[in-house]
Amino acid sequence: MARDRSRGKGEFSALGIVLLVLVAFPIGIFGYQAWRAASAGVKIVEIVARAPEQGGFSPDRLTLRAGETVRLRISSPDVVHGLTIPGLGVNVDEIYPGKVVEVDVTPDEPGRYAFACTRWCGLDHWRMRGVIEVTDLTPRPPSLRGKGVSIPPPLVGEGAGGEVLPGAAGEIPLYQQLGIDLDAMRHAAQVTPGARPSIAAGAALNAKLPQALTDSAQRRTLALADAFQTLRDDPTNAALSDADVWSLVAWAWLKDVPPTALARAETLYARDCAACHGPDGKGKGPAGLDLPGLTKMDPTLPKGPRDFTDAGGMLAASDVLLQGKLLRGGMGTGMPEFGSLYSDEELWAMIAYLRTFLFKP
Ligand code: HEC
Ligand SMILES: [Cu+2]
Repeated sequence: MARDRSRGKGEFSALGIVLLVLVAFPIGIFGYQAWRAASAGVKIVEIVARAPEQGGFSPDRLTLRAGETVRLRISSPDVVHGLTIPGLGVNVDEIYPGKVVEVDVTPDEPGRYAFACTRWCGLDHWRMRGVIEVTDLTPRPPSLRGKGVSIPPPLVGEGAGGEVLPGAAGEIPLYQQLGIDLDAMRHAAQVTPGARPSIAAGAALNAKLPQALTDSAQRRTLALADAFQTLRDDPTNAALSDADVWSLVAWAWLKDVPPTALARAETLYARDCAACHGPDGKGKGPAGLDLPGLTKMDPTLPKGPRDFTDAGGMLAASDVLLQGKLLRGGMGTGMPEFGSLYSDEELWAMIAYLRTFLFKP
């Protein structure tokens, strides 16, 4: 009896130590962190980044108030993740397992801001996204700001459902304005260049381009194969070879794209696209091999990510069409949307960059 009791006591104190380690110690640390931040007048939001198969970001929807500074404390229990919130200027390249990254943000403008993981952390990495709703509450009077007074719980936005976020520009996308059906069947271009057209060779021809090709708004609506045909049929180009005319097309499309824009797109491509479309653009990236897709329903459809070096397919598409697909994604093929992550400039820069898989400098 007595022995039993003493054993019970021993277990009890062992349990106490375990509890102390498991509960009190973390509470002490986190409590300290919370206290430290609270004393600085900053509200803390914990974001746990887990591999998408384990749930992705948690929370993946949060609500902040315009004008209020919060400290995001981002951690990962499994593999290395990244975090970008383009609309709020947040870019964390590496969230190492077991380490906490802190970022302070003060959203100024009410609105909805997409965030996403930037490291290929698993097959479903591209699904690892979330959204921050910034509500427009009258800012607290300056006298109370930054003093760590109690903050009302965040409002849950009315539109917190799963609807598509507007593009960064917040406007109606061009493909919709022009009534372009992104899902329509597209026929391969009838005419394609024999070799890679060269932008420099096109420039050297000193040809005069028609307005439809100099005006970017018009040019973007044209399939490149049609532009080729227009230039080919123009008597002033009669002396040019087909290869020359293709070089004119390459020049017309890329001459006004600043190198900085292409460089930015190259970085984004490596981060967001290469895993599926391949570093060489041929559509053979490891993450693109086994996507769900339309091919399961209709085996005659091309399988997997688009090959950007395939002239027949790429030259039949206008920039607006490609931009629409990039904006909206979906298509039942595993192509993600980037409309909520890329600015308008980044979208157009990316489309120009995709053209460089066919056109050489
Ligand atoms: C998870 C894999 C995946 C990722 C990541 C991905 N794509 Fe795709 N993408 C696809 C698949 C699959 C298709 C084929 C669907 C189609 O062509 O309609 C596609 C199609 C496209 C198309 C349409 C091509 C056409 O001719 O109609 C464009 C443009 C495109 N991707 C650009 C990009 C860009 C740019 C990125 C990176 C910012 C990207 N994709 C990231 C899988 C991916
Ligand atoms: Cu990831």
